Amino acid sequence: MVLSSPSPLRTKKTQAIGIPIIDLSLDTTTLSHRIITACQDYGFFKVVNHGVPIEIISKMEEVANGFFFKPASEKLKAKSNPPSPFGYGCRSIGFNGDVGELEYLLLQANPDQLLLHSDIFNVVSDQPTDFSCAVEDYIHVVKGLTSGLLEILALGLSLTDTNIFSRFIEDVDSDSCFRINHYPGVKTTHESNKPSQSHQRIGFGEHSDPQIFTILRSNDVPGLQISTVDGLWIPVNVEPTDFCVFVGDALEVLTNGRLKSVRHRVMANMSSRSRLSMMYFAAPAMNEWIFPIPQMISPGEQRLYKSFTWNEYKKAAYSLRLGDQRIDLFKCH
Ligand code: GA4
Repeated sequence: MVLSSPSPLRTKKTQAIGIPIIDLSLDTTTLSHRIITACQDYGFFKVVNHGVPIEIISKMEEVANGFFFKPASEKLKAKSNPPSPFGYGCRSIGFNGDVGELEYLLLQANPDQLLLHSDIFNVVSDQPTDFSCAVEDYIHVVKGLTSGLLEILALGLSLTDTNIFSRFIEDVDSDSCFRINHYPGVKTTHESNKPSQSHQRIGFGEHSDPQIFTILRSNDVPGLQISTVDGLWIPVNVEPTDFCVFVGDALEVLTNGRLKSVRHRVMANMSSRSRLSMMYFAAPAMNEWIFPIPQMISPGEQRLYKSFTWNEYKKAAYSLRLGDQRIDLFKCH
């Protein structure tokens, strides 16, 4: 495993240093310490040697590209009516006026809910079963990876119940979701044949993810940036074979603030090629209670967050803007 600079950055420059890279072929004890350090210092890490078959990733990428290459009139058929977060979306994010330079497909990830998306599968591809099988296979392997990481995390936090986090996402009623984002490439300027850097085009604005963990995979087109504890933006360069892991708000609450959800964004002015990313958002079931795990509150330490259901948290998220610090609504003081 390669872990450069485990402590938060002090430099004032924006540069791609310090991002923890976790090699999953290491022994569990080393892994658990490194994952905890990464989640405390950055709320983010990359994983390599994860064992997810490349064919499953490539197949998912292939069917996703097949959809986004379709004419706009075809893609719009996958837009939900009446409006819901699920289905196809273009530029608009959530329901409160947030926009970005992207188009996307958002699906529920749990197998029972995925079956209910047949209306979407029927319009995204001429071979709907091919598309839905690719999604199912991808979600299955990424969910397995997520559960494994969450168990190692619980071990690293010395929690007696090492399934305490993974149980949320293994629940048959888990509200996990799956998103594919497509950021079209930018037109090149004549002289340099490179996209103009003069306009800071936002692909997906600054935010934290509401869920427990997010597992992202993208092609090699840059754009993703994470914010450090000092509010500096670090670009994340990814290999298409790596996964990126983000701590979400729910995990911050469960660990009483020891692990911090990471703010991140995607810039859309980076390449003439289009960026394709796929995210699995690992979430609890709607009726599940989220609160700081008693073992995470050391003697003399204060409890930082109130108890709430995942349903209440989601409602709060959808009533606010993308970049709002929704977690603050649930602070104890
Ligand atoms: C951010 C993480 C996931 O993409 C998402 C997003 C959701 C949406 O696009 O529908 C939200 C956003 C995300 C957080 C605040 C609310 C909800 C848009 C928005 C303005 C699917 C999620 O769960 O929360």
